[in-house]
Amino acid sequence: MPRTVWYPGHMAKGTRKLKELAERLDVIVEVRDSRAPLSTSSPLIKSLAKIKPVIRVLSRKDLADPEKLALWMNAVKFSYSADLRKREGLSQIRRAIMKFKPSHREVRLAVVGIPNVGKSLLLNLLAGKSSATVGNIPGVTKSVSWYRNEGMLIVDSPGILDPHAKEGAHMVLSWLGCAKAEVVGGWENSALMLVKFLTHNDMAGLIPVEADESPAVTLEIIGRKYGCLISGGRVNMELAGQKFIEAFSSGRLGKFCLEIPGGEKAVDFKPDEADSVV
Ligand SMILES: Nc1nc2c(ncn2[C@@H]2O[C@H](COP(=O)(O)OP(=O)(O)OP(=O)(O)O)[C@@H](O)[C@H]2O)c(=O)[nH]1
Ligand SMILES: [Mg+2]
Repeated sequence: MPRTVWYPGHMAKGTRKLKELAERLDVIVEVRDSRAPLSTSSPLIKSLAKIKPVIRVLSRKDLADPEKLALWMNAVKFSYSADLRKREGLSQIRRAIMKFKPSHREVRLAVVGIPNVGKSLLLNLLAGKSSATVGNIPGVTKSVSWYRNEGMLIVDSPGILDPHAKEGAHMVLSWLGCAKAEVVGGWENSALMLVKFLTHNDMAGLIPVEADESPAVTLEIIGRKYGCLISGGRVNMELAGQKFIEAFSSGRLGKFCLEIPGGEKAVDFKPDEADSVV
């Protein structure tokens, strides 16, 4: 049976380590992607929040639909939105962290979240140097490491996904670059689901071609547009899916939020039910 979740060994190890060291922390900084604040929450945050205060950072503000993001900023307690590439929002985050600094020593914090949301980039900005490796693929950081800066002792941690997520959930996260599509069903399947999601949720404007009734035909037209051709003029659908998802997640097709406060989680999307509605 094909895999539907991505949970390599470093995630299990990271989970154990974070739970072990949580008691020694003053505050936890959870990074989520502002384009899906519900679906990109950390599976560990419920248990961590029971023992330590949490500051929530919504990254990739620059790629999010501004109107929907404004709704989120009113709805989510302790949230800061940030464009980490431009350092926008950093001083507010730093101030929020420093409120937890005990008078006799530095503040101890861990940056946690699912893969590829910007944890290591935020850590580097807080630490004031490029100590942790940053990269635009999920799973760059593989271990829990401590970094020290004036007044702060910061833990970088690997992106951790829910090993018990429902079928399709990690495929949805692959649209944001937070899970590996090639591991959880393949680029073509993930892209077909994305086409269905966008059509079903009034976001067809983010599809780079005129959407056909059939998602497979739509993806084929996308593949032709992106030059994903193989012998006989046929489309390499896996490559077409990859190019479409990469363009979508990088924001080249437009700004978006897959979720609004009070609405459904994107990871709960059921493409089969959407079929009958479209
Ligand atoms: N446009 C934009 N890109 C961002 C933002 N924050 C992070 N990124 C990019 O997102 C990618 C992932 O950043 P990382 O800091 O490596 O993410 P991570 O959460 O540490 O990822 P893992 O270690 O794989 O779990 C990088 O290419 C960053 O430049 C942001 O606010 N806006
Ligand atoms: Mg990292």
